[in-house]
Amino acid sequence: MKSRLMVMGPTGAGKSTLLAALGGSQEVAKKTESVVFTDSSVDTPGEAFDMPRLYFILINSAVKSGLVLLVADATRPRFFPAGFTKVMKGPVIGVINKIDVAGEAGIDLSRRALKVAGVKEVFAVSGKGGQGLEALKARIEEILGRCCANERRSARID
Ligand SMILES: Nc1nc2c(ncn2[C@@H]2O[C@H](COP(=O)(O)OP(=O)(O)O)[C@@H](O)[C@H]2O)c(=O)[nH]1
Ligand SMILES: [Mg+2]
Repeated sequence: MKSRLMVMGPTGAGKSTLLAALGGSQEVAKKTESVVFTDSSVDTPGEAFDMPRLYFILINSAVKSGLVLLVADATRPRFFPAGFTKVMKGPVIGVINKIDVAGEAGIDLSRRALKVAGVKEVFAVSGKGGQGLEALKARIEEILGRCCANERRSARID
C-alpha cells in the first residue's frame, strides 16, 4: 500500500526501533536481515543502504511506500552519498536518531549529512527514549494522510 512508512539508513542507526516506537512494527532490536513489509510499514536492512549494489532494494521498496524516513545515527555521524534521496519516488524526511545519548557535534554533523543527502526536512528524535517522536508522528500522519487517506483504515501508525 502506498500509505506505508519506510525506514532506511545505516546498520544500527535505530531504524527498527524507531518503526516500533512509531507503532509501525512489532519487532525491536533484532537484526533486520531482509526487507520486512507490513500493511503500514517497510523495514529495510542497513546493508541495502551501505552497499551501492543493493540500492535497488531501497528504490523498489520506496515505490511501495508513501513516505521514507532516512535515519541517521547521531552517535556515529557520517556522510551519505550526495543527493541520494532524490532517486526515491515520493517524500523523504531526515531523522537524526539517538539524541538521548548523542552530543551536539554528532547531531549537527548528522543534520548536515542529511541535507547533503537531499532531504528538506529533518527531525531530531530518540526512538528509544521517545524525545521528539510526537512532532515526527504528527508530520508523518500529515503526509501519509494527504497522500492516501482512503488506505489509512488498517494502516494507522498512532
Ligand atoms: N540510546 C539509544 N539507542 C538506540 C536508539 N534507537 C535504537 N537504539 C539502539 O541501537 C541498536 C540498533 O537498533 P536497531 O533498531 O536494531 O537498528 P537498525 O539496524 O537501524 O534497525 C539497538 O541496540 C537499539 O536498542 C535511541 O534512540 N537511543
Ligand atoms: Mg533493523
